[in-house]
This record gives sequence, C-alpha cells and structure tokens, in this order.
Amino acid sequence: MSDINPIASHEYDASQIQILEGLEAVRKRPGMYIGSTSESGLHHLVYEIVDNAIDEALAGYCNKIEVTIEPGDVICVTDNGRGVPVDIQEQSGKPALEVVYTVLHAGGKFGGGGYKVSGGLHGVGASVVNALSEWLEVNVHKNGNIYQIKFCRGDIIEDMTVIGKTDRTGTCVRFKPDSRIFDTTDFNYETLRVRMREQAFLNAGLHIVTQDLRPNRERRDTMHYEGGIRAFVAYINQNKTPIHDEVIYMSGERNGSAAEVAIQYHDGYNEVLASFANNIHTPEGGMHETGFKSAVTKVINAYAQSANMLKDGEKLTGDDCREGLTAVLSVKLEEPQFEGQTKAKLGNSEIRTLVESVVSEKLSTYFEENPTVARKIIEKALMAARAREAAKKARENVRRKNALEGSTLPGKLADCNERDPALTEIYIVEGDSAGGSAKQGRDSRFQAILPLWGKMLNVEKARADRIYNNDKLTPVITALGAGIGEDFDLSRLRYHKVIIMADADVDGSHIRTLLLTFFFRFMRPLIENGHVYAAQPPLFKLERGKQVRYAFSDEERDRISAEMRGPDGRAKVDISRNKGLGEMDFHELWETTMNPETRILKRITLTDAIQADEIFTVLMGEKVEPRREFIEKNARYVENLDI
Ligand code: TSJ
Repeated sequence: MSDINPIASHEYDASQIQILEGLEAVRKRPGMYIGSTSESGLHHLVYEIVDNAIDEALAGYCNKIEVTIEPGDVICVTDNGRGVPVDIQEQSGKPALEVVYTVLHAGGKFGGGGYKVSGGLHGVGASVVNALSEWLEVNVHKNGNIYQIKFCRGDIIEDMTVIGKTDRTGTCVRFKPDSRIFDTTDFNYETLRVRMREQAFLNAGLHIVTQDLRPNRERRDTMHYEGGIRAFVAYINQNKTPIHDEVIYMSGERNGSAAEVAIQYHDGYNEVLASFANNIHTPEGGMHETGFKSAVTKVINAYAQSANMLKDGEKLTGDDCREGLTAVLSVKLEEPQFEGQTKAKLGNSEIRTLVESVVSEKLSTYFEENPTVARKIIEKALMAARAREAAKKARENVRRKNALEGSTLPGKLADCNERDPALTEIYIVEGDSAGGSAKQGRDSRFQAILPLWGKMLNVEKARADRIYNNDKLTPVITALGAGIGEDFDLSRLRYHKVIIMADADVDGSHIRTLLLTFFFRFMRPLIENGHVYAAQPPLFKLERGKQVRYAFSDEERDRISAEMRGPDGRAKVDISRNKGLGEMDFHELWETTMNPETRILKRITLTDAIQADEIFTVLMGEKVEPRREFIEKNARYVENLDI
C-alpha cells in the first residue's frame, strides 16, 4: 500500500474507523437494529439475509432460494441469482462483497445495474447480521469462480479469495448467531417455514426450499406457487365455502410502482385482509389498504345502484362490503415509508391512488363481465347491511327502554341468591306453565328462571328486523346484563351458563332457532366463549310399578326397558313419549332436566349457531323460493308453519 498516494491512504483509514464504529454500535444496541434480542430478533436475522435473495428474484435474476437450519443452529441461505458483485468498489477500494457486510446501511442497491424495488425491513442489511453473528461466511459463484470471505463478530478474518471454479452463479451465506447477544439461538423451523411460504405466495413462480438438518428434527418443505397471491387467497379460504369459484385478480402499475390484488368472498362473516409492501407484511395497514377499501365500497355500491338492488336511500358501508372477504394486497414501490408503532404501516400516499384506481377499474370490469358473481357479492353485502340496521335498532330500543325503566330486572325473572356469575345459571324457558314448574323445581341458590312468551311467538309472520325490535327479547337482554351488539361486554354477564329450555317439538325448535340466531348476531362472544347451552329434556318416560326412569334416545329407551323388565322378561314396563316440559311436574323437571347431577346439557357451538342463523334467514327471508325449498326438505321439523 506504500505506493498509494498519501491523501487517498488517509481517507481509506478514516473510512475504516467509521466502519468499525458502525458495527460496534450494532453490537452495543442490537435492539435498535433488529427489534429485540429475543426469539423474534433471532429469526429477524434470517429474514434480513433472505430479503436480499428475494430482491434478486424481484429483479428477475433468481428463481430458487434455500433456507437451511444446520446442526448447531447455523443458518445457510442460498440463491441462484447473479451473485453479489465482487469487483472493487471505487470509494472504498474494497470488493463490493466486503462492503456489503461491513458497512452499515449498505444494501443491495449499489452499482448501476441495481434494482428499483427493494425490501429490507429497516434497510439494515447484511452488515447487521454479520455484526451479530459469532461467525459468518459467504460464497459467491460468479464469473466461473467461487469467491469466499469470512467474518467473526463483524470483523473480517479472511479477505475475499477465490477458492475454486464453478459453472453456475449464486450467493450462499452461512452464519451462526452470537449466543453472547441473543437470549436464545434455538431456531423454530415452523416460524421460518411459514414466513418462507408467505414469500413463495408473494413471488409467483419462485421456488423456496426450507430444511431442518438438526438431529431428530429433520424436515424439508418445498414451496412454489405459479398462481402467486391468487394461490395465497385460495389457501386462506381452503376450509371455507367460497360464494364464487374463481379468485378475482387485479393488477396495474404507474410511475415505477405496482399493485396486485387477489380477492374471494366466502359464506362466513370474517374479513381477512393481508397487505404487503415490497413483500413486507404490513399488519398495521396504511395507504394501500385505504385505497383498496374505498375502491371496493365504491364499486359495490355503484354496481348495486345500477342493478337496482338497493332500496331508496340504502347504502352499503365498507364493513358491509367486506363481510366474508379474503383479500391479499401486494404493492411494490421505490421508497417505502414504514410508519406506526411497529413500522408495519405503509405511509406513501401515492400508493393509495394507485391501488384505488387499479381496483376501481378492474373490479368494475370484472362485475360487468361476471354479473352472477357480482350479484352474489352484493346480496351478501345487503344481508350484512340489513343485519347491521336491525342490530342498531335493537340497541337503540334497549337503550331507550333502560332510560325509561332504569336497568331494573325483568318482572318475570326469578333470580338466584348467589351473586358470583361464575357459579350461576339462567334457564330461559318456553311457555308459562313450564316456567312455573321450573321456578318450583329449581335450586334457587344458583339457578335463575326467565320464562319467555306465554304463547309461541308468531315468528313466521315477523320479518327479521322486527323480531329484534320485539319487546319479548328485551327481558333476555336485561337479565343477562351484558348489553348487545357493539356494546356487548362479556365481563358484565350475570350468569355464566345460559340454558335454553324448550320442547323437542316444532314450537320448541323455533324458540331455539330464534334465540340462537339472536345470540349469534348480537351477542356472539356469548357463544364463542361457550356460555350457551340447550337443556335436553328426556324423550321417554318408563314406568314399572312405582319405579320411574327416563330415556334421552331410542337406544337408551330400549336398553332401560330391557333392564326394567329384568331377566325373566315378563314384567310390564309402561313407556310413554314425553309430552312436553309443561306436562312434567316440578319434581320431574328438576330430576330430568335441571339437576346438575342427572341432567344432560348440550353446549352450543358456533357451528350450531351458524346453522340456526341460516335456518332462520331462510325462514324469515323475503325470498319465497328458498323458503319453500327449505320447508319441503325439512318438512318434518316445520310441519305446522303456515306460509
Ligand atoms: F446481502 C446478502 F449478502 F446478505 C445476500 C445477498 C444474501 C443472499 C442469500 C443473497 C444475496 C444476493 C445478492 N443474491 N443476489 C444478489 N445480487 C446482487 O447483489 C447483485 C448482483 C449483480 C448486480 C449487477 O448489477 O450486476 C447487482 C446486484 C445488486
């Protein structure tokens, strides 16, 4: 180096000092660069390296990436891209490969042939991984040579040298995270696999292989999706029932930015919107999501309007339009601005306009060309809107009632003595006479009784929203004490077991359907948290002399009657079909249906409630055809419904 001019040499030394300070800072405050030194920070190292290979794939030069956990928690990331440049960089007089690993913030964006779009969450790059690794080595296949360089805790310990010949190109990075820095160095294969699968979905056509070579936990997965984000949406919906077969795909670009969107509606209620900017997940949303949402709402309302599907003044809100929607939204842009608490929110406002115009144009066109799908989607949004309206009215009704009457408990409620909700139960009982027996038969220490409706509510004549405005449901809301709809607060629930007690006949099944639908739509957490039960009154009463027993199914009836007849088989056993709750005396009701020692309760699951809701929708709906179909199919259960 003695023949280098002294000024240049001086500059070289100065920049060297700066570099050392840079990586020193990373080791002093690793959290600043990778978030934390816990498990999440550890895995972040892998993403940081993989992001560089993904960038190469985005640039169109790489179609295969392998991520391997080797024994000893060593990570190896390999790609088949062009290979990190190895030529000498003018500013530093060092091989570009060395600069990438030793200069903070030097990403993959050097050289004229670099690419426009780049990931790298905080733009920290490979040097941070190097600084936080006990050792790190890189092999670059390029120009027919294999170049190697080695580092130890960020310091170079072997200059770049050629170690052999090759006929391919690519980069291979191996590193062992520094156990002095990290709380744990035990990699979770599943965490890496899920992250890599997401990347495979986001980069259509890219092959990703993940491997675990650690003893006794060997695994290997290959991931490759030609469909890209369409396949991502299909994957998310795999256990759901889509309401249209095809995933709708839209894309467009402008001024060096690109947007891709894939959507599909299913028959459920959840909305899943997964958004990405430069392949980085943005769970906090941002401008791309804002543009997407406003376009979807606009297009759906415009189509519904032009197809005359809206009543006068009716409008579909954004939430209505996204009920049951699964969407993946991926944008690429030159200078992503990540904001928010966890830097997971996209701030670039130009992206909102791009996504909004892509979705507006492409989705309208899709609707024009696929009117059947458009109608299905709009009908779904209309259902959501009408349920929302009904819920709002019901809430207002309850608020108004409470204001008028105070929050006094309903007069018909026979409350229990115990005050701890975890220990109490409420029986919601169909009919006054059954209500009377239940009040007499109960254990009033912990069982409350709320009789509903002297007579069966004439459900078939009432429209869905009127049911919820119906005064008959107000006592249920006040007795449970936890509010309704958006105001529902599970922590205020007055009884942890809510037991619906209704007959096994048509009227009983109406009440159950109605109550479950009501809970499902307006007190869903009640069902989700397993607080709702159906009492199971016995179906048969068996008598031999003074001996009385009950059976809950045909099989049980036969078994018990055989038992009661005894081995000689000549005794006479009277079997009667239970006529209904109202006809049992209080003692019988307690023994068969209410005594925790002997009763059978069926816990209502969300699936049960969804089923009830569907039955209800068909029964209450304004469409005659599906209702008739339903009734014909289920004639046994709804025989005395008059339509
Ligand atoms: F950054 C890194 F070292 F961590 C890393 C980089 C890790 C891995 C696994 C792969 C890579 C990487 C970098 N793969 N491919 C590249 N490509 C370049 O750096 C490259 C190659 C050629 C040109 C060119 O203009 O000719 C430009 C670039 C950025």
